Amino acid sequence: SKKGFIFDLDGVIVDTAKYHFLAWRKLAKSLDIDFSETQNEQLKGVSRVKSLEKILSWGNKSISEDKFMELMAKKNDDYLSFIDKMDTQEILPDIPKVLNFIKDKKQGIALGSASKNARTILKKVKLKKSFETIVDGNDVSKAKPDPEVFLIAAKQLNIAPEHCIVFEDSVAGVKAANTANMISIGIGEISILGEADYVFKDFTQISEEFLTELITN
Ligand code: B16
Ligand code: MG
Repeated sequence: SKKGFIFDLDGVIVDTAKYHFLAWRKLAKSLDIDFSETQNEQLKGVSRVKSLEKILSWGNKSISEDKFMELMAKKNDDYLSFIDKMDTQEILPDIPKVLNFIKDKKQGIALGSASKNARTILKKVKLKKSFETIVDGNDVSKAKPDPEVFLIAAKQLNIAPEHCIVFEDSVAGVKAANTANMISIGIGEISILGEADYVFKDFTQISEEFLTELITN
C-alpha cells in the first residue's frame, strides 16, 4: 500500500538550527544567561515558547508575561533576518534527489515541523511545491514530543500512521514519531538519536534500495 513520508524541516531539509542558535544566544546574552551548543541541542524540535522557558530556567530567571512576549518577538525578528538571506543553496545534500525519488514512486510526501516559519523557509528554498501537505507550528496545539503534528500530517495524506515514515533530527521529534506508531528515521548522530528505528548521518547515506524497501515493506 501507499506510504507517507513525513519530513521535519529544521535540521532535515535545511540547517536552520544554526540560525535558531545565533538568535537564541543573542537573546540569552542580553539576559546575562550562558547558552552553549549542548543546550541548543535540547531546543531542537522544541517550540518557541518551550525554548524560551528552558533558557530562562537554565539562567534561573523569571520575567513578566509581557516581557516574555517581547523576547519571543525579538528572537523571531532576529531569526527572520537570517531566513531572509536563505536560498536554494541551503537545501541539505540529496534532499531534492530523495524527494524526487519518492514522488516518482507515487508515495505521499508531507512536512511536519514545529516551526511557525516553515512556509516562509520552504518558499525561500523553493521547495514548497514538493510537499502535498504542510503541517507546522501554526497547525498544532501540542508540541513535539507530542505526536500531534505527525498524526495530522498522516490524516491529511490519508495514510494510516503505521504506513508513515518520519525523518527527524531531534530527540523530541523521534519520540513524537515513535509515539505516533510511525517508522522513525533519525538524521544525525546515533549517540543522540538512539531511540530511532534507523539513524543516518545525512541523506547521502540513504540509498534508493533502502527507500524502496520502506515503500514495499
Ligand atoms: P519557530 P522543526 C523547530 O523546527 C526547531 O527545530 C526548533 O529549534 C524551533 O524552536 C521550533 O521549530 C520553532 O520554530 O520559532 O520558527 O516557530 O525542527 O520541527 O522543523
Ligand atoms: Mg528538526
